[in-house]
Amino acid sequence: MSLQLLPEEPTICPECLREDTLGMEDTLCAGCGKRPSAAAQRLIRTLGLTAIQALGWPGHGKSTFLAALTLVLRRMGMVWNGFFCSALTESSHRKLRELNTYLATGALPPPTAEEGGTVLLLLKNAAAWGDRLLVYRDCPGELFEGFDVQIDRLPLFQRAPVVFLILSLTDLKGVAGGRSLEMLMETLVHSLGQLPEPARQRRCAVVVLTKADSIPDLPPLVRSYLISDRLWAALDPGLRAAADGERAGAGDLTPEPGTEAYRERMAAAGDAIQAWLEAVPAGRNLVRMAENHDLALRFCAVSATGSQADDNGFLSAPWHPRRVLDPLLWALDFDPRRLSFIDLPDEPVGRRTGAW
Ligand SMILES: Nc1nc2c(ncn2[C@@H]2O[C@H](COP(=O)(O)OP(=O)(O)OP(=O)(O)O)[C@@H](O)[C@H]2O)c(=O)[nH]1
Ligand SMILES: [Mg+2]
Ligand SMILES: [Zn+2]
Repeated sequence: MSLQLLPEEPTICPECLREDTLGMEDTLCAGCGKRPSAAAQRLIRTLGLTAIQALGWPGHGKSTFLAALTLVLRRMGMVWNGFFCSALTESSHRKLRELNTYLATGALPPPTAEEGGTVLLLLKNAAAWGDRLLVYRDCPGELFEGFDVQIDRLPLFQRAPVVFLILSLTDLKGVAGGRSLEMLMETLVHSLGQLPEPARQRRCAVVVLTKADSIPDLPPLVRSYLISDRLWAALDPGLRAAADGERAGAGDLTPEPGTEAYRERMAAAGDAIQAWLEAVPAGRNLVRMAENHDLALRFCAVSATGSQADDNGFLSAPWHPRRVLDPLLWALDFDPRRLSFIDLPDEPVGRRTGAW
């Protein structure tokens, strides 16, 4: 038998996520026509991808939540030792510029008209998780309006082990177009069932209750967990200075995200949200459907902006995201290969491969 050269390893285009077996370092990607960065491809091969798909109806807050999460991540070096977050592609870089503009002006993302570019971020030294490559792509809510999601327009949906179900309870009050919250879960489980066999895997669904600042009847434990989040104050230079002054007397600091103490509080808030939702028929339906389809289920309540926008779509108070990191912390914990949440060692995990 003659010795054969091994075929080149599959590569994934960092811009459009097309998978290819050709070495693309010097060629243009057949999917998007761009020249993929060799450095980004190498990182994808060594670290794998921590891929997230956000599902949610129009206006429920997907873009605003992803914006706030990214803005928080960009600053987490103020809290996590040795951490930085860097853009790895042209579209990620463009997205960061857009988000910085929102932050500076109090503007909010416009309704999403078409699929956004792929945002690929290196999370270097992310606390107990080590190095991760986070990938997400913002999508228009209209893609999730039917019983089936439009899979052909969602390259990440087929692959992402973690799905964020973005639900705004305030937007489900009244007639709400006939929608109720379990319908998004219904769309998810039905669409997962339509996927070809190789794309089937155990997944984690994080129910993210957005705009939690405007939900008046949140359970008290959840409300106090939400408003006691001091993370943004630690990340924002102006607020940090003020907080340093106050802290001299108070001393009650939120534990650092990723630590055991933080996870315990995050899990307790999640359990309280689940119990609260299960007290209504739509919530109970949602939970039972997830259980029946073997989805790992987690619950978070977040506020991307901290306050309501005015009639012109601008925030009158500066951005103040609360608990927006929590859904990502669940996502980082979820290990699709072991079909469960990983038990994190005390030391950083370091390299992780094959998360894609
Ligand atoms: N009070 C409050 N309002 C929010 C928050 N996040 C979003 N909103 C409001 O909800 C509106 C819609 O949010 P988007 O993020 O654009 O919603 P989307 O899900 O991306 O919608 P499509 O792009 O149309 O699918 C925003 O313009 C804000 O007015 C929040 O955390 N608190
Ligand atoms: Mg949007
Ligand atoms: Zn491409």
